[in-house]
Amino acid sequence: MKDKDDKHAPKTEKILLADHRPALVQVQRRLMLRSALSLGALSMLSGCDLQDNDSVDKVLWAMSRWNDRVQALLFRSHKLAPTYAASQITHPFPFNAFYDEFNAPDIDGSDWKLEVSGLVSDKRSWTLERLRALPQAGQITRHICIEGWSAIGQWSGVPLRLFLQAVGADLTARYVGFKCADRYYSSLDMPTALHPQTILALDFGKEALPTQYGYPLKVRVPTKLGFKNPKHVVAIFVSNQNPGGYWEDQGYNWFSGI
Ligand SMILES: Nc1nc2c(c(=O)[nH]1)N[C@H]1C(S)=C(S)[C@@H](COP(=O)(O)O)O[C@H]1N2
Ligand SMILES: [Mo]
Repeated sequence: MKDKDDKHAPKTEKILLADHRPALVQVQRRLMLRSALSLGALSMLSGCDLQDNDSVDKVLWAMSRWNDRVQALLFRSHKLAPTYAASQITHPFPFNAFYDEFNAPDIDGSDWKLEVSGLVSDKRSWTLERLRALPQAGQITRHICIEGWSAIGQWSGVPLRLFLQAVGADLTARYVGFKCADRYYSSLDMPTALHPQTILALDFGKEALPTQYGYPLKVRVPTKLGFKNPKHVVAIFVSNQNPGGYWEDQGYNWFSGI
């Protein structure tokens, strides 16, 4: 599969931290509510080991991770994304992926399996049939893509909270990660995974998810930007290590939500 031109990818150059320390300290001050954190403290808070000769890129990364923590602490698990009327649904709904639409993975639902691993007590994989036998929830919400477009769509499927309970997940773990059939991947903080509007979407409108919109399973997370809504999901795992994501690991803010 060939990637589209790298319009998503942030431009990064290797610049040494030692040459830019005054400027960075300023950014750091602004970001950290004017309490200048030492590199050592930032290292601790972000979980990154930072040194003077590290690249600026690495330091900004650490700041972003620190920022994620603060945002996660501020996250209100009861805060709902707005919902809309059926008459407001966007037709046709836009397609987006790191490849062109005709390259979307062609998955046979009858032999597709959802693998489950990590901090869960039941690691059996799931068929579509078993997922459809669980209670389903629907939503009409707005999908917001970082590339500057948004669209209202209708999705329904199994609330992720319910699924995590069904597999005996450790709900005190920090992250839930997702792997996709097209080498895309992403992850959520546990409070977002347990949010009532986070669903394992099987249907789009009144039908099974069409191929290009994530057949047979897409994680629909209306409290997050579009890139944290992985399509064509084939594996779910629970972890205390941040699994990152396809865009997240190229510099997009990992939290990217409310
Ligand atoms: N598997 C997979 N999931 C993905 C992507 C992708 O490239 N592959 N792109 C993400 C991005 S950036 C967006 S905006 C949405 C687009 O979903 P849509 O095609 O339903 O509009 O899917 C997200 N999930
Ligand atoms: Mo996106």
